[in-house]
Amino acid sequence: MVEESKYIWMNGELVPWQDAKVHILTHALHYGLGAFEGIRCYKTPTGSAIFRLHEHNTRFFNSALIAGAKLPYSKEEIAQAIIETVRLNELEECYIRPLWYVGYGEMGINFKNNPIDISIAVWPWGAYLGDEGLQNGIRLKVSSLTRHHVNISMTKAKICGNYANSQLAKAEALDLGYDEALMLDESGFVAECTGENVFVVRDSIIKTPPLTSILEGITRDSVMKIAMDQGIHVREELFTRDQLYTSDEAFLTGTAAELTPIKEVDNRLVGEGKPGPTTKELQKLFFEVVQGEYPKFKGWLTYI
Ligand code: PPE
Repeated sequence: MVEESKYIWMNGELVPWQDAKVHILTHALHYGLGAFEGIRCYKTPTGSAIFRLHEHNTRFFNSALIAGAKLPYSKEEIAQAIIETVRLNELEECYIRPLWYVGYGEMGINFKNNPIDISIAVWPWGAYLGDEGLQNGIRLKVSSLTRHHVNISMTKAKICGNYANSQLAKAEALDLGYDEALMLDESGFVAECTGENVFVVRDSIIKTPPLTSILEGITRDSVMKIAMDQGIHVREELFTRDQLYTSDEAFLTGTAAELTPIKEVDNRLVGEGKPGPTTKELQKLFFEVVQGEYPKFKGWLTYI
């Protein structure tokens, strides 16, 4: 069960957690048009801070732009609402889930006459793929499901309905005893996992797929910038499943998953089957950054 906090922001009001409800004919429940964000707030030596709030908020609005929905609040208002919701819930660390969705009104595919509703919830959320996974790495299975084709779902938007594909892939991987599913694009190249971007390390060079058919992950961007700051070569380039098998190291990035090492893909050990030196170093630096202990990237933190 999700761990309850005190209040959820809904259309400008803070309502008690238990009362944050919607009507069963809420349009998005039926047709999937809405988009969410996932943001984390971390404890730092000088107070709690939201990691890359501006970038997440921009993506939230870009998802609406891509979907052709107009949000009834300004970017500044939503940023303030997020900060306020975190503050009033009095959590030192939390996961933040802004959501806009097509609300109650007409039924039928056309959503243009319905209101766009917005909510912001926060709750404590530990290691997404488990403490053991975060520390020692997870086991991946290449999915039988293909990742979105760019002309079927627009993957730069975090549209709720896009996640049906992720859910099917995740369920399949878990049923087969793995921790997470790796999805290939329609040409067979590595795309991303159900809720994370993918990186491989080989001969000290880091590679991650280009943005064509994946979500433009903010953790992906952060880790690329941290790696470049360390003088590590980073390339955005298509690679195949067997290049992942034969990499020295591999890891996932995401707000929820943070930086999680991959120890195995399709029953083959990646490298030595445990987090390699580059992965461990980047994970350490990533946590320093989000916890405000890496001066160069302090600008990514919004203190509460
Ligand atoms: N790809 C997908 C498909 C995705 O959903 C996420 C985030 C990422 C990549 C990484 O993006 P970023 O968080 O900006 O680095 N997945 C969110 C959903 C997790 C959930 O289960 O809910 C998240 O990590 O918040």
